[in-house]
Amino acid sequence: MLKIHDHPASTYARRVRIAIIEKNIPHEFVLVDMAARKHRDPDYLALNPYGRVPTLVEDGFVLYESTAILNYLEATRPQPALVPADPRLRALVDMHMKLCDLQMARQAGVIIFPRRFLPAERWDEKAMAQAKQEIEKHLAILDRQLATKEYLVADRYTLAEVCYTPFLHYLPLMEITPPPAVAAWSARVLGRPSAQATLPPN
Ligand SMILES: N[C@@H](CCC(=O)N[C@@H](CS)C(=O)NCC(=O)O)C(=O)O
Repeated sequence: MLKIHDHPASTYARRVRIAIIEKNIPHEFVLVDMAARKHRDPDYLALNPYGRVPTLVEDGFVLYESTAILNYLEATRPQPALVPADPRLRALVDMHMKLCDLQMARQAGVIIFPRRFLPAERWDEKAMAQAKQEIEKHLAILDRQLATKEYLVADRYTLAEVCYTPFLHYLPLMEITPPPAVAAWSARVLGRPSAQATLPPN
């Protein structure tokens, strides 16, 4: 049985939960109680030395990094497909997955983590403002790409949208007003049953 070590508040683990629902994959979630610092336990560090969620375990095979997990699930359970078959379109999905991590997820973490989990006096307002600016710049690029289409690649929902969904969810918390095409795209992906079924606790 496929096991995912997970926490319901995790943005990165939510990507995997969404893919599991979209692909209807039998699975078992193993809760890593991060509030109790279980992600720092030697047992968990033996699985994932970075002490992060998500981590996948299947028949003794261990994999971490959410994008690697998404690609593994796609390769081992190709139907229903969350990537196009055409190699160029598939490469574009990979490009968008990477850009999501580099241009949005990293910066979003700088804002989301303190706003969700730390008292305001511990916020690094300067770093948060800079992260916000970088995200806005990235969203302006996405807006131009989405101006004439509903999804990033091949005009269909792919792993690129799976990667973005947990971070689009926090645009209001980050006090970012998305430009129009991004706003429409965001509403589209956040409205999917897989997104609705994986809403975080805060
Ligand atoms: N690049 C990793 C990021 C995973 C990540 O940072 N997970 C957070 C929860 S959203 C975590 O486990 N943080 C605990 C820590 O870094 O100590 C991925 O894509 O899976």
